[in-house]
Amino acid sequence: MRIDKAEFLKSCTALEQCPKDGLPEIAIVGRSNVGKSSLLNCLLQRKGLAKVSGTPGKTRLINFFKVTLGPNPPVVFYMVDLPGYGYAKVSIAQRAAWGAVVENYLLHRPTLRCVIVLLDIRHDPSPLDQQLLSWMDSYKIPSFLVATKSDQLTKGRQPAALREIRQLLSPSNTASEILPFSSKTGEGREALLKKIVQILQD
Ligand SMILES: Nc1nc2c(ncn2[C@@H]2O[C@H](COP(=O)(O)OP(=O)(O)OP(=O)(O)O)[C@@H](O)[C@H]2O)c(=O)[nH]1
Ligand SMILES: [Mg+2]
Repeated sequence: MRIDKAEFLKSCTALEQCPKDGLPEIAIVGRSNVGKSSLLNCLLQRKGLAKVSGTPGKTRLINFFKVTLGPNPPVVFYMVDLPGYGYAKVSIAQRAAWGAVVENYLLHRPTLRCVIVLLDIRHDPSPLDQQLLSWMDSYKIPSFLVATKSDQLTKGRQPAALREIRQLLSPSNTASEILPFSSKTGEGREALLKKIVQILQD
């Protein structure tokens, strides 16, 4: 699959502002700083398309990117970069606002086909990660797990890290598959793209 086109469309602060053209979409969610924007840029091979920063909490809005995969037949869809959760230096009010916006989006977006949930391969899933996953599970929101920053572990240490993450998630998360991914080396990029195409064509 080739990325024929990838462009930033718009940022939304609420569900009502999201595009209404009915294109299918795939959202990316995960704790602040886990590598959501980087994954998007790597996947779409566009540096700087989504803003990456060493300062957590950079992505505060629901950002829509319109993607066309080619060549034949073209696959057109949205990738959605959601704001990260769990950033300590955010006020309780801001946290609640995040929850409301994202929850509303995840529950009431009929064109949402799948949510890619990112976890850092080096760390155990946080209580917030676990909460989000069980919450999505209870609403039957389709999701798929990706372990980011895989370049930070040697190939030999990856399987144990993935196993540990899997064990810490409740069995209902059906987390049988966790895809290791690195936006630094491109590991997992092809596999993730393939998975996305599969989901879109299901
Ligand atoms: N080594 C390594 N660093 C990464 C990788 N992906 C992201 N990073 C770094 O992690 C930091 C956060 O990356 P972002 O892509 O901005 O993370 P985010 O999840 O979008 O963060 P928020 O928008 O704040 O929620 C940056 O310093 C990135 O350079 C990766 O695959 N490997
Ligand atoms: Mg971001």
